Amino acid sequence: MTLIVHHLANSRSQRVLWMLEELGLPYEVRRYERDATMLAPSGLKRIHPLGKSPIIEDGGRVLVETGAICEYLVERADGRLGPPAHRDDALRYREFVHYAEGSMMPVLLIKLVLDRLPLVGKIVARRFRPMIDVHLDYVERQLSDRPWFAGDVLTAADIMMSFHLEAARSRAGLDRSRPATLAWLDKIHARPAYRTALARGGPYDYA
Ligand SMILES: N[C@@H](CCC(=O)N[C@@H](CS)C(=O)NCC(=O)O)C(=O)O
Repeated sequence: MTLIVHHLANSRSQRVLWMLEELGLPYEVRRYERDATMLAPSGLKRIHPLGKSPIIEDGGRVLVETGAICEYLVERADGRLGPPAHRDDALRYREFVHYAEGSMMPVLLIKLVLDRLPLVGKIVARRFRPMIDVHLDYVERQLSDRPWFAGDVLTAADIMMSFHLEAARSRAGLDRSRPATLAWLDKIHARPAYRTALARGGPYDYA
């Protein structure tokens, strides 16, 4: 049975398509458009009660949470794109798989909400700026020290970080003052698997 990805437009689920392409696993994409308030359509709740994307269906199982899905796909691909052998790299891998959704996304989401509030939002957003910069500076240091988040090779940790850094470039001030991060984005966008995932997923505003 082919794995199905329930993919919401311009969302975190782009990462799952990219990962499947890197692994060469067959899959089917079901694309959903966002409603006028940018939320997912109610149809996604028929697949999983949270109604968020990504959701994958595989062999009768319904799985959610990008990090958990990435770990599942690593297992399914006999460890490919999983933690590197070197202990320090493996610990970095684990950190960034969790850091993406656990630490970086909450800050980006707060920024998104503040940007949508007239006036008050703009004042608070200025005060909030240093909290975003802490993350962008941390990431820049990591990518200045090594080519990929977990060392010398692409892993699921890079895939987890991709949407967040794409979103940061588009709406949270990630610019040329952080060249290692921008070079990393260019590098992932040039990968054939990334390009194929884009073509399969449909229009995506962040690449
Ligand atoms: N931590 C979850 C977050 C899932 C999530 O919030 N997905 C967003 C897509 S970026 C969504 O479905 N938003 C639409 C909505 O909340 O209705 C994950 O990584 O999968």
